[in-house]
Amino acid sequence: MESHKAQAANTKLATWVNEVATLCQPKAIYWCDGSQQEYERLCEELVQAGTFIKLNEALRPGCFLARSDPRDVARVEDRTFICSQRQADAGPTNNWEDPAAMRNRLNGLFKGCMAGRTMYVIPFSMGPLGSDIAQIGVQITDSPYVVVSMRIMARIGSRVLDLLDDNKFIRCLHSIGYPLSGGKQDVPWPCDPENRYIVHFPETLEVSSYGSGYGGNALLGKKCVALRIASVMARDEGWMAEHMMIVGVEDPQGNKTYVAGAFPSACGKTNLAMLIPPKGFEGWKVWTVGDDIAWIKPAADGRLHAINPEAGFFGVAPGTSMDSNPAAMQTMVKNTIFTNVALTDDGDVWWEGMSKDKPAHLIDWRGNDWTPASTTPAAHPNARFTAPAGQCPSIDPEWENPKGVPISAFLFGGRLSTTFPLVYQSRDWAHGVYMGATLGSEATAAADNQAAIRRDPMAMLPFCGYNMGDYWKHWLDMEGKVKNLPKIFRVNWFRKSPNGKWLWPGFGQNMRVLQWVVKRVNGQAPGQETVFGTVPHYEDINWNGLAYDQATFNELMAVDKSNSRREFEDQAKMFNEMGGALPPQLEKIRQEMLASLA
Ligand code: O2Y
Ligand code: MN
Repeated sequence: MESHKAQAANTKLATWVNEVATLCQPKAIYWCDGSQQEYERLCEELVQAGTFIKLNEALRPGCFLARSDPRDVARVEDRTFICSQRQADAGPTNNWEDPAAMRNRLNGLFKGCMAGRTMYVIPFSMGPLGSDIAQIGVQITDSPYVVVSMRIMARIGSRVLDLLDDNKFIRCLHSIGYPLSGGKQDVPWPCDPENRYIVHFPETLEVSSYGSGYGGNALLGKKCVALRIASVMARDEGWMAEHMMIVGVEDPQGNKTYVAGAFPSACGKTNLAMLIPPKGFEGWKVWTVGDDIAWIKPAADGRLHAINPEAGFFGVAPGTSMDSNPAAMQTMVKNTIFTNVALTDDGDVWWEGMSKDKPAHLIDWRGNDWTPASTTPAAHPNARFTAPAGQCPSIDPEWENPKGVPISAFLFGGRLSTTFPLVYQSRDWAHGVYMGATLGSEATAAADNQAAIRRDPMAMLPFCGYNMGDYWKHWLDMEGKVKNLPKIFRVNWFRKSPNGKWLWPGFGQNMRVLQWVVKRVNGQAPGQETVFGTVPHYEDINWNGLAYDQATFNELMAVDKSNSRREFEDQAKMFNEMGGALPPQLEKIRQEMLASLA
């Protein structure tokens, strides 16, 4: 459909846009074309409105800083709803409300909510244009910050409209919830934090988001579409929408093996996505396909192929440095929107962990003077950079291949100081699904000093758009749909010795584990069986360039029977919560794990 036709009154898209305008009462409607001129014009308007500060053009060309309302700084899980017709389809891990009741409430909130503002219509494609794995949506928003951010994070504009199927597109309605009626003055970060709702209607492929302008709450292509709505589409259509980074590991002979990995937050997922091989791995290269989300489909070659549905990175700034992630730092040298980081006196950005030496003076994320003597952080801990993925120095030449890349291995990794070895491979597909389903990271220490594990199955707990038990079943069922399935591994970079010291150096050294994974999937490395799964012998890991003794390795890989028993018993809590939706196969594997300890 050509753009002008899509905007004509008789299309479903135009009818929906008109209905939304009637409800929200904007002063104007603007269809985004996605052009560079449009982007620059909106950025300039954001500077004029006080939302953006233009950064020093010599230091950060094409970059801007935004400071959010301090009440609007992260995703709001307690206000996120899956409004399927049946509560059982949302499952015990999602907030649910009757869709009709929710629509009624949202209609009240959206009524007149765009008064005095422009309503932007953003056609967007998640995934390369025209890819069989991609999906098309349209986001309506009253936030120009969202428009310019969406232009980085997705493919947007007229070229998408030309591909849109009027009978099947994902409808995303967003408002910051700050109408300019009755003489109300605008503010740099308008929002309505008391009334936020992030609502998904999976059966009708709709998202409605009200009251927040931040990140996953507002850039609806990301978590709302690419995970919550897409996971439901994937279940119904036989593919997978996963919270996974994707890398291509290239050996010195030029053979590339693609690996996708799911990690709960604060487990080094972005660093792994942009890993630089350490000394001892000359000729090896890790290519980045995606840092956060993977859409994975059975392909004609009998394998699973994956695309990164996004076009940009929305990364956490604090902790990112030239030491921890040089590729991320190089990605954000230009054309980047920073949100809630600190501003230096020469018009650049700074955050905790960026450099060892703190600048003598900054303006903090709230807009106040800051010095190293200040007791509050200069950047908000969830401060972000929004940068085009194509600027990443390690971006894979195949990252926009519409056919995707063939996946050979899935990694699941949590942050666990005891019990779990550095790496182990599942016995088979179902055992690997069990490994992902029981994924988690340590929360606070429990009364007996054994840290409790906060479960985050497949790192999808906040992002699965349907019943978690049914999602596990979908994973199990993939076995019957794909001839050459990826091998599945668990990794844990965070094990500690009893005196509290890290046993594994992590970061670039994780390459040693990646290499063993690649060798395993290519049938080139031996392993040994343990209670958990197949693990490497000391001599199966390449130790070139790292002094790492066998005794420490043994400690890192040790299986402690009593801790393991406690872990397998603890997994029952989450399994029991799933009720009848729990696939019996997973409980059977848990029982077998326990029995194998006897
Ligand atoms: O705080 C937000 O709004 C975003 S959260 C986020 C952003 C980028 C990638 N992953 C995540 C996440 O929570 O997994
Ligand atoms: Mn994420």
